Amino acid sequence: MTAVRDLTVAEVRLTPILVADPPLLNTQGVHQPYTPRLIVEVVTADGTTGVGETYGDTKYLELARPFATRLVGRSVDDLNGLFRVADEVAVDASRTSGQVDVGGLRGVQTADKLRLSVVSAFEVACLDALGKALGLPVHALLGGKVRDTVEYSAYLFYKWAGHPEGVPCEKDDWGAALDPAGVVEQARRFTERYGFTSFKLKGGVFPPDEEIAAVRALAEAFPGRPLRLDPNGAWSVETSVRVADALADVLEYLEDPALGTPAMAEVAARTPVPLATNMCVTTFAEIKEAFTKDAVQVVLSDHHYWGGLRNTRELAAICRAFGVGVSMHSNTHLGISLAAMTHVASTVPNLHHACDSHYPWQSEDVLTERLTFENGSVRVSDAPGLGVELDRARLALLHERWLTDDGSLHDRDDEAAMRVADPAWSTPSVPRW
Ligand code: GKR
Ligand code: MG
Repeated sequence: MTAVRDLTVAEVRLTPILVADPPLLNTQGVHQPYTPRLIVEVVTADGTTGVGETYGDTKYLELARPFATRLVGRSVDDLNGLFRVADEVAVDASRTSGQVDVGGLRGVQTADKLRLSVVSAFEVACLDALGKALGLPVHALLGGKVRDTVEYSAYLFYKWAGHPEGVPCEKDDWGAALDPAGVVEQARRFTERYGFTSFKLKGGVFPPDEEIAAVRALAEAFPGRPLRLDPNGAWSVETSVRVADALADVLEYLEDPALGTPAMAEVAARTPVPLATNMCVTTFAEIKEAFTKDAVQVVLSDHHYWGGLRNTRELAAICRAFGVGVSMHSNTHLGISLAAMTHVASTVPNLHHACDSHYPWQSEDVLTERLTFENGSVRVSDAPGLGVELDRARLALLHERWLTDDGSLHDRDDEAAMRVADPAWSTPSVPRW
């Protein structure tokens, strides 16, 4: 006789943590020495625990708490019900804006997008618990993998050797990368350590000609390898077209050169280089305008802000219908998210670009075993659920760091981090160049 499982959620645990982050530069400033993440655990009545991970800033925590309370008593297999729960959770209006910012590098922040980023962690945790209860991997719950490994690209950043003098931080061994030679050296290390064969450079940091030179140097050092440049909307339409022209022979795609769908459409009309985005198409509502204007040729999915793994598959299906490519965006994240990204990516037939991941930059994790890259790819786990195990001691340690912080690191603020080194710094208005 088959044992009857009780999939009712009996308990939800939310653990905010601070994770070490190197001084990576972007157009807004520099990463803080520690970045907030939220670890979600969903425990069923029969004792199965599923884990999820999302942004840990205050505005996400404020939503996750009432969400967690409402989840108790529901079943982990009621995944559609998660969106109804999300609708019931009020968003403090001061946490959102109709314009660029709050989310900044992740596009316009709306109440819905905030809620979906929270839903994603609960959806992943429910899928993990459900998979464990049924003895099935998460990819099977999504319809089954179409590939055994998922390819990732090396995510290169301009970087200081260390955080500013006197700032408490963990040391890293990547060294500085502030010019073309430094970027190539960083790329070389990525290939040696992880076997990546495609490269993305985070731009919008130095004047465009310097970033063109860095991409040219990469093309010379790694001939024929797919290359991407992403200035997070820091350029005008004219600058975007100029950079696209200068790098047309080596770019796989240019990511968010200009800000907003109208500007991206103008650039796209003037260059044969495909444009990718994780800024102007970040919600279902934004798809219609962008696709009908042919503003983007590749959408970077991200299960965090698209509302989970099943929504990511829906996004991929819409892209397929419009002949738009799919790739994957990443923000600072740990192994739970990498496992979730890998499961969903393994089920998307039209994923033809290596995914982004910040994971190599994170020296810390909350898992008993880190996920590994072989030849730039992560093997898709066939173990029940996500196939990862929480390291409670590590989790407690990183939570303790969050608890003892005075609050200044509870919200990611790259601009504030930059002001420590340069008190006059303010995030430049866009377009910067
Ligand atoms: O981590 O500095 C960063 C990135 O710039 C990140 O915030 C972006 O959201 O990686 C992202 C991107 O591709 O735009
Ligand atoms: Mg991007």
